[in-house]
Amino acid sequence: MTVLDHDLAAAWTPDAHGPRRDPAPLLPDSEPVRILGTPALRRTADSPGGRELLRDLHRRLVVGRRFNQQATTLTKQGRLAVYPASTGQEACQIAVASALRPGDWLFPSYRDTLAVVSRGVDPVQTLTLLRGNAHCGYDPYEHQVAPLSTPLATQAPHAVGLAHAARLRGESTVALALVGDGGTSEGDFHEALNFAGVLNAPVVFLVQNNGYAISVPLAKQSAAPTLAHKAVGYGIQGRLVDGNDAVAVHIVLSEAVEHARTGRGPVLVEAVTYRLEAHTNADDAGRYRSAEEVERWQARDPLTLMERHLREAGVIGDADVAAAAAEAEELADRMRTLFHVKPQLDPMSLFAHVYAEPTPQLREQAAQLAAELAAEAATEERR
Ligand SMILES: Cc1ncc(C[n+]2csc(CCOP(=O)(O)OP(=O)(O)O)c2C)c(N)n1
Repeated sequence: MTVLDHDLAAAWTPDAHGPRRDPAPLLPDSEPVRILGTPALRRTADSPGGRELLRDLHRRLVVGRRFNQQATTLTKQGRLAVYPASTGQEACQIAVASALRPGDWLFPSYRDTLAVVSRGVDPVQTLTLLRGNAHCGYDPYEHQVAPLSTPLATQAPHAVGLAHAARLRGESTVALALVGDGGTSEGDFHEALNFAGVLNAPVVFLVQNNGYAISVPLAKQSAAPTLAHKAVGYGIQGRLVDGNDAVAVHIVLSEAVEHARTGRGPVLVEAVTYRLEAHTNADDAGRYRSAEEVERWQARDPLTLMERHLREAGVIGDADVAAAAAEAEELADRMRTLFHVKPQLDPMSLFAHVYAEPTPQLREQAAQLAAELAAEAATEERR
C-alpha cells in the first residue's frame, strides 16, 4: 500500500464523512412568504405589540422612501458623487433594522445605506463614502455596522468570521450580511456559506433579489430554482420571502435571526424584490429593461402595498400617514442642510485604516502628499 492509498483509506471512514443530513428541512418554501393581503395580517395585528410593530414598519418605510429621494436629489445638485438607490427595496432595508437587536452586527453593501440609517447611523456619515470623502464615514463599533462594501459579497465571509468569533467568546451576537442577486455568483458568497454551515455560525444572509446585477438579468446570472436553494448545498436553511411585503420580510428575518442566535444554524433568506430606479445615478436602465416591466413592479411598490393593506385593516389612518410624512420631511430637511456644509477633510486620512502596517509604497505616497500639503500651506501663508 502506498502512502497515498493509506491516506485515502483513512479518509474514507464513515466518521470522516459524518452523519448524512436530510435536505428536506433545509429547502425553502416554493412560494415566497406573504403577509399583506392574507389572513396572517389580522393575526399579526392582533398579537401582543402587533399594531405598534405594523405602524412602526409603515413609518420606517415612509421615512426610507424620502431618504432615497433626497439622496438622489443630492446627486443632481453635485453634493453626492454617486447614489445606488434602494427605491423599491425599502421593505428589505427597514426590516433589517427591526429584526436585529442592539449588539448584533450588520454587514451592508453599497446599496444598503437605508438599512444603515435605519439601524441608527447618522445619514450624512452613512453617505460619506458615496460622497467620495472617506473610506467609511461612521464608527462601525458605535452601532455595530461594518463599512459599506463595494467589492461584491466580500462582506459575507467577514460576517461569518465575526459571528463565529462572538460565539467562541460566549456572546449571543448574530451577524447579518446583505448581498445582491449578482453577489450570489461570487466566490466569496459561496465560501461564506460553506464556512457558516461547517462552523454552525450565528449568521444570516439576506439576498435582495432585485432582478438585476446592473444590466444583467437574473435569468442570465443563475440557473438555480431560487437563490434560497443555494443554501441547501451548504447544509444551511433557505427561506423565500416577498421582498416588497415589509411585514413578511420582518417576520421571516426575525425568525432567521433567532434561529441563528439559538444555535440552530445559519439561514439564507432570499427576498424577491425590484430595483425601481437605475443601478445608480450614472446608469440608464431604459437600455436594458422595458417600461412595462417597471410599471408592473410599481404596482407592487412596497410603500403603497403597506399603506393600502394597513388602512384596510384599520391599523393606520390619516393621522399616522401625516405623522410619518412629517418625520420624513424633517429628515430630508436635515440632510439638505447638512449637505450644504462643506466637509472638513484631512487628505492624510486617506492612508489611515488601510493596513495595520503601511507598505513602503504607501509610506512613500503619504510622505509625498504631506510635503505637497505643507508647500501649499506655505504658499497660502505668504499670500
Ligand atoms: C467583486 C466585484 N466585481 C464586480 C463589481 C462591479 N459591480 C458593481 S455593482 C455590480 C452588480 C451587482 O449586482 P447585485 O449583486 O445584484 O447588487 P445590486 O447592485 O443589484 O444591489 C457589479 C458587477 C464589484 N463591485 N465587485
